[in-house]
Amino acid sequence: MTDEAPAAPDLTDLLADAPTNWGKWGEDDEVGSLNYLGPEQVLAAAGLIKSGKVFTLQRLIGDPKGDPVWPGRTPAERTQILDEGDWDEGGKGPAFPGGLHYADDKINAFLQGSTQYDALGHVWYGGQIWNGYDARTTIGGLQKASVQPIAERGVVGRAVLLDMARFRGKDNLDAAETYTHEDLVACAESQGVELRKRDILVIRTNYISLFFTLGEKFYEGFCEPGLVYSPELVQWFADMEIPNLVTDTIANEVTFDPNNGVALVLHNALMRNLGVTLTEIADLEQLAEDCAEDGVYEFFYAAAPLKVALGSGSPVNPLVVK
Ligand code: UVW
Repeated sequence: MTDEAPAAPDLTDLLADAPTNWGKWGEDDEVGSLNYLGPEQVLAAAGLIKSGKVFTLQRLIGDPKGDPVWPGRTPAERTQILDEGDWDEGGKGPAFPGGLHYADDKINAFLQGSTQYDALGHVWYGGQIWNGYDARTTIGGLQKASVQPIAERGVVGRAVLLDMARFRGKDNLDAAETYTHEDLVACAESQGVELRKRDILVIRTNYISLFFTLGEKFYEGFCEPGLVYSPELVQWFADMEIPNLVTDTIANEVTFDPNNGVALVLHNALMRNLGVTLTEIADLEQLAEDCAEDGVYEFFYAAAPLKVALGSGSPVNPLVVK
């Protein structure tokens, strides 16, 4: 016996009995639970368009106030390559017939460094990624379950905003604050909206607002608020056939599970095992304000990440239409 806290369990043990959707859509599948979104879901979602209000959910890349990123990643750097200054002096700007001038720039960015879709092969344990593919297929780039098939397919369906911050009567959830699927259901009920099978879940915590007020202190003892693992929660996601989980935090779930200390359990239980696509760092502020005003929390949602060959994720600017 020692007084030391027990070491965090291995994901292989923790999730030994957890449900998976491996093989459900064939041995070649790379988009997982997005298969739940077919023409029926797209048409039902289109039927929710009533007011014509449009919202874009991407956070600004290269925000002068800073870009919140997962610790260890760095914000995107945009570099100006060509501008009018190149024609001002020194004659560096290329000469085109007719006097054409133009601006060019490039970015050096983590593919997960802004509002993003994770590829299903982005995380794993036990040597296997989504659908049972060998984790060695990730070496040098995701040969399986990269972001490319998600980008080619697109994501369209009925989405519901679950405003957890407002539901808890707060401006923002606190570091390490957790919520469960039961809280999501209670939040939906309080908003007067029904959660249905195959809904895209859009969860607001407004936690990232602290990045803009705390600066670098935001990363001290980093533990974001979010969904917390339980076998019941994972089963609920499986039974509800949730295709896509969208949040305004950097990693969609409580960073370290308070019950066992394991990092990003749900990335594995939901994404690796069930094929639920994760969308992170969404900006939900204008949408949430509008939902609170008009009381409409269900809407048409459409998103397509960029087609990046072998990519483990990609920036995205999801669209909501009410
Ligand atoms: C990690 O997987 C570490 O982070 P994210 O899903 O936020 O990209």
